[in-house]
Amino acid sequence: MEMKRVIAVLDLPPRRASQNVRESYEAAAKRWGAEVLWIDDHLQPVHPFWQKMFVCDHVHQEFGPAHVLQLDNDMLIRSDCPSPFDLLTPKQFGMVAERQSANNRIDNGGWQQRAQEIWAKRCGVRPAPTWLHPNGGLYLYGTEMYGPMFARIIRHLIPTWGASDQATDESLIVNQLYNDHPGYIKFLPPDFNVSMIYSAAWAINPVMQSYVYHFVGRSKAHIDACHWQRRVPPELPFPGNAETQELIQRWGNDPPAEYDIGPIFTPQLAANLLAIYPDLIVTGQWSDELDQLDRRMCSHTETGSSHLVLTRFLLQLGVNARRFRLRVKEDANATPQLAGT
Ligand SMILES: [Mn+2]
Repeated sequence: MEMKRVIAVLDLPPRRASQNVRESYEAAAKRWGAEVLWIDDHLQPVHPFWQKMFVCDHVHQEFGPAHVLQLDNDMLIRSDCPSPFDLLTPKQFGMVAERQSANNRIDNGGWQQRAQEIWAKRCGVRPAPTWLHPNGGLYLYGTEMYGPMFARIIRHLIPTWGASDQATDESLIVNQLYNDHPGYIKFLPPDFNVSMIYSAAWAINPVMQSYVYHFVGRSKAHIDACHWQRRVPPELPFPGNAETQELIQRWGNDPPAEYDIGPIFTPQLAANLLAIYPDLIVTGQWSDELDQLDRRMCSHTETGSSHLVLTRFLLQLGVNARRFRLRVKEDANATPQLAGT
């Protein structure tokens, strides 16, 4: 028999989940054969970051052995989101990387390294490598395997005076995982927890462009206006783009595996297609050579700014840029020259 699946949500006052959050979690649970456990009373008289460590044991007490998707209460799950329970076994610990913005550091330093080192020292464990730092909105694990690990984390509560700084739950969890079960840490595709603080353009657009949005910090203001339910025909993040409308008419629910948009300039067409067809690969062409370019690129080339167009294009695709393939159009003379050397 398959293990019980539970979506567990700490939903504490004063910041309770809004109505659309509740509805999107309940709809996801129904699709995935899971139950939602709304935890609306404090589990322990400690900071909410520390209460996250008590959720595993609480679920185990309520349901017995379970596969748990532990979510924050400030996220939305799009109505076509596939089940994360199917992607990992209960022995694996699933999370999504905190590293989500090309504007931030992507080396192995930065605040995550500092946070993990500070917590490692406080708890007497080895710090996890920086790049393992998760976004704390989503954790996926089995209660049997990870109950004892959370119990070991909770033992650090009194010695650290319940400190709640330095990315508390993320650092505590990733350090303990790295020490206890390093081979079982698995990263889910970034679509399963897209931080809206790192995607300002996505946060203010009511049409979701990926599966799970996490309204961190200031981006919470936009959560109520966001549409998690897909419609027929699907709503577009850029509804004014006529070319997308024509393609949807032609393809319906049966898109090709790959589609070429030709020269890249503005991101609307690519963004629309990637948002509504979650498996589609989009290709496009880029060149910095004046005579190879789309006419609209001329002013950017004249001013030596054409690289900005490419940078903005990719940034605005967000995590969907993983499904964009750039073809670089070579200068006609360059290829034979390179080949001859
Ligand atoms: Mn959150």
